[in-house]
Amino acid sequence: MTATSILPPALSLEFLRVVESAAIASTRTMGQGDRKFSDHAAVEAMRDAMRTVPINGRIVIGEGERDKAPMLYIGERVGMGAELPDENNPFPAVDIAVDPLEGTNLCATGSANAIAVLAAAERGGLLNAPDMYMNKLVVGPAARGCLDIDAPVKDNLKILARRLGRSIEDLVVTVLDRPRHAKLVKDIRAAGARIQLISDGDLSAGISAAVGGSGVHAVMGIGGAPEGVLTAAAMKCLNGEIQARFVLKDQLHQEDYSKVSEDSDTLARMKSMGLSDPLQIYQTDDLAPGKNIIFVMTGVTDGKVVRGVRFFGTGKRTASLIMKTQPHQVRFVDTVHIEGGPDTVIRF
Ligand code: VTB
Repeated sequence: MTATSILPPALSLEFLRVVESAAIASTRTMGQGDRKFSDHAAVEAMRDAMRTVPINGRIVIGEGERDKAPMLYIGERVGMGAELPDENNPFPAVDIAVDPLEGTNLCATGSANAIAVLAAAERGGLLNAPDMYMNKLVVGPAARGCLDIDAPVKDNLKILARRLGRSIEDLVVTVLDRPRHAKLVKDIRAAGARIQLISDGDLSAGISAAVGGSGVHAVMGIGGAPEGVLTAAAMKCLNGEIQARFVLKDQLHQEDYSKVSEDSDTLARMKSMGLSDPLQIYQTDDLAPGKNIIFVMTGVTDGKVVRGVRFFGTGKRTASLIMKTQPHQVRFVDTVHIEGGPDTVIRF
């Protein structure tokens, strides 16, 4: 057998097992007030579970650079085919983006919306993005293709409201609660929309924005670039949209991002990854160009889209999403992990 770009249908269930493990391990640390401890638990569990996944996997979005992250670092080979050469590797070649614990602080404080996430695609199907900031605009299917990240906030909100058949006052925009967003928040308020400020976790907020009935209609502002790629993978499955642009640290407080300092290390890092224009706007398909996208996530703490892990003595219960582009499916998965033997009662 040779490496193939078609991902086997059962792979999504293997990845489900991986994110469930990360979620369970990190939820055990919930409320300990130590985000690094929580993150470490998720990373170890994810790395461990990944060992037995039948893939020739390569991490493209992970825990950071090899010298800083011992596990799940960018470029690490993972899965059962990791030790074998690419030629004649019996396992499918898969690029992987992970965020073993999105919202480390949320888990450490027991706050809502912490999740364990993994996206996969055929080789080259997910952008290899450096760990830096990214300005993002995320919306659901109704407004896909209608907004422009460079347009004034009020113009985008006007169009979004029209597309959703409501007034601007009926919109909720989620924004990370950071000083860098002072102007953005002012602009959203001036336009008349409502705002949900969150302490962390713009990936799960982006997923909420693309799912009807969540009460969130857009995510705006600057968060992490790796999570931007993961958001794009989710948007391909949910028919939503992300528009994004990398942001260098020294641009963070500029009102427009047109000035870029040429000698920045990050700029050099971007160039080495083939990202030559720091001002380029990335669309969903630029961030996640893959045809075969798999996106899996499990709730750590209770959230808008999935509940958190529940422990009940004789087992635990996890709530997850498995989303794929081929075939195009979104599965809401509720798993009871039974540990108590034949007397364990399974509840609805
Ligand atoms: C965090 C985190 C987000 O971006 O805010 C991070 O909560 C970067 O922002 O979910 P800060 O450096 O200001 O904390 C995310 O990780 C994802 O985009």
